Amino acid sequence: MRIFSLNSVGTAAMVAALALATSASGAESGQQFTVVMNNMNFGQMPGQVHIGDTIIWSNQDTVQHSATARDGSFDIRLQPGQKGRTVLKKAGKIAVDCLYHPTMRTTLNVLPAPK
Ligand SMILES: [Cu+2]
Repeated sequence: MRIFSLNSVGTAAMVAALALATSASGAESGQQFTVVMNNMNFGQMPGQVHIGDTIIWSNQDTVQHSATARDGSFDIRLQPGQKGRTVLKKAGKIAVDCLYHPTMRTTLNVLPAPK
């Protein structure tokens, strides 16, 4: 009986430790930034983004848009009113195009992960 109750305390501690490890290592640890697509253009880009950050693309136009990285690192296609997200995985200047509108162009400057 005693041994059994010690075991269940041990298991509970292990489960708690695992839960902590999972939340600390998740890609959700970065910051989130929203980029609006409106009036056939990308809105203002965030000044500083880092690997691990999330960009939420928000299509507020009445036509379809995409946020397509020219280096192939992401390709988000959005119907009017839709949102989609990208977790940044690569540092550098990434040219971003809309596949449907050749004049829709922007650049993301992704810095290495902080610390
Ligand atoms: Cu477009």
